[in-house]
Amino acid sequence: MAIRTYKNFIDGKWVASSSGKTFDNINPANKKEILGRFQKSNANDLNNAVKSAVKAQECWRNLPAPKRGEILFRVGELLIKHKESLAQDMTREMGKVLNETRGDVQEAIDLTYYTAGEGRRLQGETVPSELNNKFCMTVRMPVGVVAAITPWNFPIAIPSWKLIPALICGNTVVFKPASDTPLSAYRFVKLFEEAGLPPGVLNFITGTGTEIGEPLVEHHNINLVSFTGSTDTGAKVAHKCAWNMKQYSLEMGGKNAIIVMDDANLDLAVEGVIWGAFGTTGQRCTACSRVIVHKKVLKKFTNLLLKRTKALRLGDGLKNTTDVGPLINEAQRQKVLGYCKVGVGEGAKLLLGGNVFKNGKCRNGFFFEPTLFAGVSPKMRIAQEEIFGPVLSILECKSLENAVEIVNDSRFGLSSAIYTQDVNRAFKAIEKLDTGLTYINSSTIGAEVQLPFGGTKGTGNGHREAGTTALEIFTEWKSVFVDYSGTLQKAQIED
Ligand code: UN1
Repeated sequence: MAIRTYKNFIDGKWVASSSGKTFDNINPANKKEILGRFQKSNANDLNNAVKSAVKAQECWRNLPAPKRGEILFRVGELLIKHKESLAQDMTREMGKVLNETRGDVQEAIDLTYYTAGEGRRLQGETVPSELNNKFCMTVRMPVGVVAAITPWNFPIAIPSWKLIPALICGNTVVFKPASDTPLSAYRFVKLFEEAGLPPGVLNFITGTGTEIGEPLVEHHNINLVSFTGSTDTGAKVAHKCAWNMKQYSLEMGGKNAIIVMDDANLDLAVEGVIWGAFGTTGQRCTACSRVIVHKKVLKKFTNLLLKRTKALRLGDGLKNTTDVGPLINEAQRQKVLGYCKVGVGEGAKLLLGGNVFKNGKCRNGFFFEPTLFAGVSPKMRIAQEEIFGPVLSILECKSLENAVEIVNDSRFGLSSAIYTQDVNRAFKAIEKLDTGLTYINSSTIGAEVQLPFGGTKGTGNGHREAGTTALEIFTEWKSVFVDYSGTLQKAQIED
């Protein structure tokens, strides 16, 4: 079958890059399968995309927010209509199993319905004035032109966290998806076109971080950068934005942990740990990569976990017999392999896995064995650094206080969880764990869109996506003072 070439979307038109170059989008479960060719865009394309977003700004911000919401509700309907085929394409280009790619699209549906409803809220405040005959209120304004830079692990859900709130608030957008998952991004953008979004309001360009990502962040007409990805890249985004006085919201790495106390339901805890550590092949920023187990149940828990991990079936995510799909690409696989070597070198005990997986039908994909390390101490690199793969470290704790100390001994602060039957311990954990998300008797993954999403410390820069907190990212506040006294009234000044 002929390989299809996909284009950029600028000013409501599908256009090829002026570079004349494309790049291949491949299936990580079978690298011989090319899913499509995408534009290798350059600075010229980028400038056109930004220009178009600037041009569309006035008209879009003037459209009443409920009307903007109506268009976004249609996007939600189209996501529902195409959920299955979007999920199939996503599994092909990203590798995670179908149930998870369906979940990815569902998360975008949930987010879209939830946030499109903001068109009829976008609430501000009215507060009393210190003076008579004076009225005080706050209103939200759009920030302007938003650059949305998104990762490959949630190819539709994460773009939805950025595009939908940005648009409902009256911003226009230049969207640059990760180069490993441009097809899902393309299909998402098609839905906005079909829903009747006016030209220029959403622009889509594909290409490398160096050629278009960096210049996009630096572009003087971009007012806000919304970025999800690695902490290293996020730090660069922050530097560039700081120099150019731009706003930025960053959602970056995690080193998420599950605490298993001695009173926990161990079978339930094992299920949660398996789901958190090996779901999405460990490639979630919320993935569980440390399990901190009370010494009294360490042996029993480790045996249960080992048995369950051994039973996981690797393969193509399109098959319903597959539990764990491939990693996204060879570079990621080498990184994960490198960390396994680091773990062995540091003296951790490799209980299972630790190597690339090339058996049978998996030989042409980027598969990696589900890996368990025992005897890990908190300062080891495998317990500190984000691996983004199916590698789980088991650490021992003596008490809840000790466990909390280990969880918090991290540069990241995204997600944490505790398994315990004791309500006092559960609430103590909620109070003490320094993370943006905490789960009780559940895994570290599975956040819902009506709540804020994000983390403390090196995970972010204080913002929270989703929920109503997304509006804080994508709007500016204006404080309004209406004086209807007909005289000059002076606040703070005594007569
Ligand atoms: C991410 O890992 O980048 O809570 C996002 C979860 C998902 C979102 C994860 N709803 O795991």
